[in-house]
Amino acid sequence: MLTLHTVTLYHLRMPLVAPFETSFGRITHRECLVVEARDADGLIGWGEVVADRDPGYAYETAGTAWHILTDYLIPMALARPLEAADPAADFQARVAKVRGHHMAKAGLEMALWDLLGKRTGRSLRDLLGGHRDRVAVGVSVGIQPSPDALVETVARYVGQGYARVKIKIKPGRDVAETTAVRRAFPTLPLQVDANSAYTLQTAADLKPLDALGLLLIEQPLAEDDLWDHHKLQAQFHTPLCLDESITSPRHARQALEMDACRVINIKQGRVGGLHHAKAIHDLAQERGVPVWCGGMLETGIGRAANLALASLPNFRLPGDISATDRYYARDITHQRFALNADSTITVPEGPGLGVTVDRAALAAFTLRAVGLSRPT
Ligand code: OSB
Ligand code: MG
Repeated sequence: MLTLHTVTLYHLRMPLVAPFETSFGRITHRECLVVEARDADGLIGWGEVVADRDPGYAYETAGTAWHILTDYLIPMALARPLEAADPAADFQARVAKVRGHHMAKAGLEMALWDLLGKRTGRSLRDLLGGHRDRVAVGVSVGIQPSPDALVETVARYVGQGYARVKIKIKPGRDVAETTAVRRAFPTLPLQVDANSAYTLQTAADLKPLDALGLLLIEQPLAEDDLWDHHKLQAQFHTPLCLDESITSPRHARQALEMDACRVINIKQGRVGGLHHAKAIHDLAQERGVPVWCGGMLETGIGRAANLALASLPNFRLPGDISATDRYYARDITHQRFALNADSTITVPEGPGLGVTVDRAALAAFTLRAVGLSRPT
């Protein structure tokens, strides 16, 4: 049995090295929650809730996750011991009656995986069945002031060694920008991400992208619009990739059955945790559809989890898992992830997530914290 003693929740606000702009907004700081789960033996597991301050990417926010975790999910996890062999599956069964709130669930589930690894001496990569020592990564580049500025920014990342680039687009800031990058880098593996900024009608403007040899076009249409993604995919040679729309293994299956996409971006937070992320990976693998690991500007905690996840065999395209210094001058883990010369990042080897938390950094970024203990 895995008996939780105390779960502590931290709400963080961390400065980014540079502003990050998408079709849904511009941020200079990232907010998230960190989960610290202590078991009855005093071992600690860490997790990260990737919901940001505002409901721009998803309806969840750091505030909604705080509410759902403190009022529902943490009490459910503390109520009785978790099944020791697969605490994540036990946790998911318990919280299934809480509708939605996947990022909140995923953050606590991640802490259970870390605890399981520490209790058994196994790395998360091992526990998930991953086999790679290093994973191929790329960089996600935010919307820049002009096409020239974008080309300059992309050049800087290419100079740092990123061998795959994703650029954020929105209506009016799409074809000229992407064409400029393609002209400057004729053979660079390149992809774009619209974060749901188009409709089936306005997406017609994106047709010139189809001639630029992109790896994929990510989430052009609304999150709840699988059917129009199917119609749009029929008009494009470039594979569509869904991010926001794929919130469960069921949505993944339906999207693939209706040809709404030909690639899937897997984010453990969006799908409710690593347990469901692996299920989506397995389903896509059975169908011969490649997946890649998305990112949510994670701290060292979530970044370590993404690296472990991306070590699974069907992660066949580079992930949005850049080096720590792409976002943070100071992180909350002692470990900082660096880019290898071959545009990969090494998967942590230690038990669980394989990272340790810098308590001084954690405290420096904490806006509020609360601890909940097992009922006695
Ligand atoms: O859509 O992939 C996205 C960041 C925040 C919210 C949504 C997205 C992103 C990114 C950045 O593209 C990925 C990363 O580098 O972590
Ligand atoms: Mg995306």
